Amino acid sequence: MAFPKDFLWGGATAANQYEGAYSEKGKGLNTADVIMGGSHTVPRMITWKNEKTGETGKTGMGFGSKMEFPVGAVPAVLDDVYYPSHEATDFYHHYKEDIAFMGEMGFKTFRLSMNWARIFPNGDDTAPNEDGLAFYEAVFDECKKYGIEPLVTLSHYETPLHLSIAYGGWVNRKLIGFFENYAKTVFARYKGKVKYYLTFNEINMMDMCPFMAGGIMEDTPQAKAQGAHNQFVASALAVKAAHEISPEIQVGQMLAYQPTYTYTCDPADQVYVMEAEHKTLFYSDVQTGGKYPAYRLKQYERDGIKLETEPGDWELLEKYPADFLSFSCYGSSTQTTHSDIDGAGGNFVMGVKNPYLQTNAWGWATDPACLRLALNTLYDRYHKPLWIVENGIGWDDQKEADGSVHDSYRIEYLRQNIRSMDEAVSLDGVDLMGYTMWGCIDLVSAGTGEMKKRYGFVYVDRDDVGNGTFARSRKDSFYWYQKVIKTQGADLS
Ligand code: BGP
Repeated sequence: MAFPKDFLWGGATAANQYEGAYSEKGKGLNTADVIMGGSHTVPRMITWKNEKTGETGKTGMGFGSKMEFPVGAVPAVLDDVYYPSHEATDFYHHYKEDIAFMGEMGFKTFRLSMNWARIFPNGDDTAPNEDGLAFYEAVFDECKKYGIEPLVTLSHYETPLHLSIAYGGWVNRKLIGFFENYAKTVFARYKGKVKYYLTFNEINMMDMCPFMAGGIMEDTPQAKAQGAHNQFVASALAVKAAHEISPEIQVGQMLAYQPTYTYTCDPADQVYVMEAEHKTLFYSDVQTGGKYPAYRLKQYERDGIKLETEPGDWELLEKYPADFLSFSCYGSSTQTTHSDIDGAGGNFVMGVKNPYLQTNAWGWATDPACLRLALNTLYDRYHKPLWIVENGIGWDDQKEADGSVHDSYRIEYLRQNIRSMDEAVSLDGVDLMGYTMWGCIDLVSAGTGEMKKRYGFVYVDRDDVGNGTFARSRKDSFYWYQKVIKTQGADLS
């Protein structure tokens, strides 16, 4: 059997897409709370208000829809606008039921994120919000009942909104201290209850979506480079603090990674793909590898980017790299420099259509080899333990009258992907800690804000505009995954 006995099988979620209760018990607003829903063709927008003039409006978030706030405007919640994060799929009030589902499937781990603004409502508060801390404590205690090890992301596409408005988000070095304080508070409070943490979800999304990844309101190369640097330093300080608080705690990096292919054998395409890989791997070269790579420093030089650093930054990065490298991987992307070739139509950086691969309704390609390739690339580069913390397929599932969902397409996708992961472990000897399927209980899509782009083993009754009872029901994939975990991945039939 390829997978070791202690392999961490499970599922993954994020507070802003799952938890809801956006203003309950002292929680402050975060950046996700001002982002509207969209669709495959309509981009998500950030709403804003000018407090002096009372004027309101909306702006894009990057990748395809430009982010531009008028002078005096700040991100704000507006009346009569629907925000998917506000209720999401209401984990806050359903956590016992949901964790029982996870227990029934045999989960060994559950990846969730803590909502920073639930703990520090403004981000710069001196004391934490006890109600927020108590909520997560109850969640961890519930996990324990089922022998489920929590894997906690400290910041998954959200930053307390006050830190954006008053400080400009992660472009400001002051956020390093606020984050360090948040991390220390959490590590100390849950000592003995939580062993595994991740700092920033898909940290490399800073390049594409600085508001989502860092609460940054200016989409410039300078701001994004500084935002990334500040997050690297904050991550290193989190690793340091965790090890001081308890040698049991491990803090990982979280990278969005997918293998990238050239569409043609034109050498220019190969160079293009190398540069695309550099854009991603820069983030793990620093956070997991401990050093800024030369290719990035050269690029900063060419682009006139000047990092604001402090003495000691480089030593911190080198001395406290991530303990392990986790990543999301949904498929692969195919790239070319030839402009006559059609785009694949997915979001983020999906590139052009690969004729060998199937895509879902959102243009995301299912690639049966992606996990083996990704695991080998990352293991060869860093020789550190890896953890697949997101993998799955979004589908507009149809629920039958009895609550069942016949999601054979999801089972097929997961079968291929788990097989690929198995090969990386059994054939190539990659050191893999675990696998958490993305969106194990249905939740809001990060890219589109839709509900109908579902990923879960459990269906949640909720639609794109906020209707639904939040009732949960098991999909066919629920029983399939239960069997996979029970047989340690041996039975994928
Ligand atoms: C990753 C994010 C998740 C998640 C997932 C699926 O980028 O870390 O938050 O949502 O992608 O993407 P989407 O929700 O856009 O389908």
